Amino acid sequence: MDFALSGRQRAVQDLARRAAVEVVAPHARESDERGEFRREVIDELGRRGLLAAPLPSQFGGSDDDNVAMSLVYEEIGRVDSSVRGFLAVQVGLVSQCLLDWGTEEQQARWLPLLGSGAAIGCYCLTEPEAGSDAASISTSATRDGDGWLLSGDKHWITNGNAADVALVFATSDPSMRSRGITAFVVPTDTPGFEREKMPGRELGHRGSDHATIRLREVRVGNDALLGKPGEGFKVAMSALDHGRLGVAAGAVGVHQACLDACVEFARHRRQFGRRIGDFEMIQAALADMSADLEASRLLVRRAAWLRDWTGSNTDAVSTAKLFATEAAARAADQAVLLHGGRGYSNQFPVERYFRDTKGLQIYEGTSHIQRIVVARHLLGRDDGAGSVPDADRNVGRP
Ligand code: COS
Repeated sequence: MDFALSGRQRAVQDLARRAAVEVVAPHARESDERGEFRREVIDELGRRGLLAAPLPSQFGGSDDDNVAMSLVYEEIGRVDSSVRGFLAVQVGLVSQCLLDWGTEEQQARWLPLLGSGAAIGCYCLTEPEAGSDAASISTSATRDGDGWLLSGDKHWITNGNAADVALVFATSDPSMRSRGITAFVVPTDTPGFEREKMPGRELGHRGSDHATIRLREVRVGNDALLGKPGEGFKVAMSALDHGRLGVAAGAVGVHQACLDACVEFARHRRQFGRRIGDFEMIQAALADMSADLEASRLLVRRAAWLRDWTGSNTDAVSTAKLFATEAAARAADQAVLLHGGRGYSNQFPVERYFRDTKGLQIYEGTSHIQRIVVARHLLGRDDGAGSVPDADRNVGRP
């Protein structure tokens, strides 16, 4: 077993760390305060090659593996979960999904633009009445001559206002649930594609672009099909395998940021005549945070590695997302507490980490949904077997 990163993976990690510090971090607090999505940050990440890392060279990418991409998510997530959220959608949910399912024409048209940052992508699955139960979407896909008409409402669409291209999931027959769903690649300047900022103010990820999208008889041709008709749910779920890796790795990043902030604070803050890091209760908090962080990081690396080596990682990536986002939320909770009154103010970044980690537990599948995916993997499909197996059936099994 080799836990070491390759030379190339370390180089990508360095590149991402430099971009995080030089490009992303300087705007993180202001973007959060103003609720602003900054296109110029994305443009610079594109110039530095971070949006194209896992794409083949023919599309302007550097053919990097998923382990390398997870390091990018981690480094960017360490300074700004909103920008990391952008990345997981742009790269994981859109570009890698097009790479897996797109036609040659779709790939040639969109991947170079998405990889350079010249185009932004969004992923339109969630609807007001279809969140965790993604197979219950009602946006309709109706055959219309040699094409399709798409109609319905999507919401909580990250990158939705800025996007040039949208992956849209729609159903031809809601009674067929997942098997009635088809995926489409839709340029957002297609007539009938309307969008606006999500109403309300988010708890976290305030520097993200969250949109509500209305499709009013958006007409697309058969060349917009992503996968075959009826295959859309598999397209959506396999894209989430990429996206959830981005969320899990981002959780490792923000968890690391919590630990860094706490160690620094515990070294310098003095109470009762000592630095607070010399109190055992503070040490216990730091040690637990650190142990959780190492476990999260290993789960994320393993999920990425499995994807690289076996091409599939649904169970591993849900395990990683579940553990890493829950652990990051615990770490952020402890980080605010450890900083005392200072942690309660935006003068210190831990309150932003605290707010952002709630989003990590929810989007791209809540922690409940990740538990469902993991449990189904353990249990398998119901084969109708009626009796409890013999008590010694598993004896001697590895
Ligand atoms: N890759 C490819 N195919 C997959 C898949 C994956 N990761 N996961 C499921 N599928 C396939 C199944 O194999 C099944 O195929 P068949 O019909 O050929 O048997 C089909 O998809 C339906 O799967 P399933 O029966 O598990 O569907 P459910 O309706 O029970 O839903 C959950 C499964 C709950 C896991 C799914 O709805 C989900 O992930 N919900 C959360 C949605 C989400 O993350 N939303 C956030 C939006 S993005 S910000």
